[in-house]
Amino acid sequence: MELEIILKNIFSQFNVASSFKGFQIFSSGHINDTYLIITDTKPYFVMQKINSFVFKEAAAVIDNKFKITNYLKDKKQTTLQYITTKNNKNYLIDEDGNFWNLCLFIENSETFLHVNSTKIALEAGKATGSFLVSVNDFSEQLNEVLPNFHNMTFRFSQFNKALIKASPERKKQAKEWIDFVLNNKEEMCALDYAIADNKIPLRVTHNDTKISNILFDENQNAICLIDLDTVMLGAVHFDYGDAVRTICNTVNEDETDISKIKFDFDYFKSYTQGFIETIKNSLNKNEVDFLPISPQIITFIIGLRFLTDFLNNDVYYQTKYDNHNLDRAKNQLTLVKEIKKCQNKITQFIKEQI
Ligand code: GN1
Ligand code: MG
Repeated sequence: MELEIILKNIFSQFNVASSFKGFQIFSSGHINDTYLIITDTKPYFVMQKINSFVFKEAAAVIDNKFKITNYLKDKKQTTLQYITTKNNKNYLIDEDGNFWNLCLFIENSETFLHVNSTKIALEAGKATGSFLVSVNDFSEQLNEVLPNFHNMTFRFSQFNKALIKASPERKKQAKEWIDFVLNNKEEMCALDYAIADNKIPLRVTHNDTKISNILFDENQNAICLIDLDTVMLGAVHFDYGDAVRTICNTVNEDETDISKIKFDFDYFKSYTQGFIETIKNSLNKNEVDFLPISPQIITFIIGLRFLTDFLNNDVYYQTKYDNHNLDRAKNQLTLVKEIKKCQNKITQFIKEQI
């Protein structure tokens, strides 16, 4: 069936008065299928098909989105607004068993794949910091939709399994980067150990704070965090590190010319100022102590996951060409090397902000 007819049919089953006029594909995500739904009257909508290979419990993912956005709304925070179906369900299940959810599109908003001003970096810092502060006293139970999501030890066990099954050809192509991840394993498990030792508390975190998951208005002020698929318990370092990973990379995640990859220290400073200014009072000493290493760790874990998926013949992330996951892994692991070069400056700057 033609995509437009499918989308129109799904959309008509949600509790919405306006009628479907057309759609656009949002193509920046790697997991779900996301569409802008254009209607006869505004507001427009964002409709998503949840990837059921990645999210085995799609209903639990969507229930989390409703819980967290209702909570933020009660606290008078700007957030996404999800819509139930005509049968009063949080999601619609189509004939093939796919789960769909719908939310309002926020007018005059935009996202960036790449940062081009310190203002955007600063605003992103405030947005992630204030999200974490706002949800810190959320006391309802959230579904753990992807257990061990940012656990390095778990990601290494997936990588080792992939290595055993990988084709000799893919292993050969990835050799330099396989060696790189194996050589850096111990240092990159530092957060795992601190969490296991209860040095770092678990709290509600977003877990996917890349820059394209922050919505901005036309004056480049941050509106709110979007893509709430992975909101679960985690460490603040996951969100701080993931935002730095994407904001301070001089190119975007898909850039194949790795010689262009540098760590932008000006954006780092602006982002960190915004983040620390909003969250400072709710961080304990250990949380502060582990902040400086977190950009390296989170960039590394994303690189490791792209590399693992390449070895698995691309079963997890959506790819546009054969070596896409290997290129993404090279990009992220090159960024790790660049972050390492700036590590002392990073540590010093964070110290000065507290
Ligand atoms: C995936 O689908 P998307 O773009 O929101 C991934 C994140 C990675 C990100 C890298 C559920 O996010 O963990 O950081 O790609 N999400 C999941 O761009 O695996
Ligand atoms: Mg996501």
